[in-house]
Amino acid sequence: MKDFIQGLPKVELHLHIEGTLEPELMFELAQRNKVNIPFSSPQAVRDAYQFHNLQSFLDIYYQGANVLITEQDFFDLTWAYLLRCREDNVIHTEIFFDPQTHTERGIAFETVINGITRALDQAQSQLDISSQLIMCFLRHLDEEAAFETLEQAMPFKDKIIAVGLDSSELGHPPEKFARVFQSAREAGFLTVAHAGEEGPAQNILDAIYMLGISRIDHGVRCVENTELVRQLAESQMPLTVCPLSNIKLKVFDNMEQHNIVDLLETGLCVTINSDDPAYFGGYMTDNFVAVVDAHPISHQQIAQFSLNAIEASFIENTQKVTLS
Ligand code: ES4
Ligand code: ZN
Repeated sequence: MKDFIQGLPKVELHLHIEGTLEPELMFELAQRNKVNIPFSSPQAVRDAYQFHNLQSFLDIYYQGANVLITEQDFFDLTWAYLLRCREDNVIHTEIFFDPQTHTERGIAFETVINGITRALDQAQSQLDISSQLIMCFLRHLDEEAAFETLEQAMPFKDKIIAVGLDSSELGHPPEKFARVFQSAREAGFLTVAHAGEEGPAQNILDAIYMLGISRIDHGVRCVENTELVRQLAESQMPLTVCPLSNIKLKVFDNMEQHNIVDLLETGLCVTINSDDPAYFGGYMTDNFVAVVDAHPISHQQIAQFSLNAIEASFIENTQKVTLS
């Protein structure tokens, strides 16, 4: 089964590039940039990754990002992830980046995006891996900061397919960003949003109707509203589910309790993704294997996750036919 999953061509739709920072690279960049980090070794970093909810993870994740300073750092980070994609037979990836995590520390927007896109271009030519970039607004910051970020993105519009919404869901509902998402759509960006990860099913509905999203990131709490589940099945609105993330952040007690296979069998367009693999203990293959180890599921169903991801991707429709 592991070999089947490993060999299956995969498409990743929910991946935070800052969440691919492995402790070894964190140490290397800390030394290179003379940034202090409160850990004595990469193993000490790993030992600190014990989370009890989303916020306890985010606190450590933003701290980790402090070692990213130069364009080369963003290149190295992204390239390391793309090499992992090749190992896992990920043929296409749609990557989130959080510019505000960096601009708030005085790093220029262009430093971030130029480093990332240089690695993406190299992956297309050297690894035959295609990609898209999705710029996320940090929802714990205010609307004005999101508008400023959208403004900074405008010169790089052709490099960014969509805008998204991440960080602390509780207390920061979709409606807080309705106007900035409206402006983003008018500027030609597609939209996605994290919703129904820690927050209620209502956030999923609000993200659909107030933010005009094309995909829901996580969305696992949709099951709390039966009418919503029926609607998601009918519309085939994709859910980018992140199994290992959900266990690490205690959205579910264990993988056996995870509802991803139920959602698949109910006919929803669910996909498997790695979210922040350096923090949650696994990349794409690991996430597939964790689901399969905990749930009886056929080869056809496993392949369906990949077919769903191709369909849900922002790849041109003509290209999707070739991939399927
Ligand atoms: C995130 Cl798992 C998750 N949820 C919300 N925001 C995030 N940013 C990075 N990982
Ligand atoms: Zn996420």
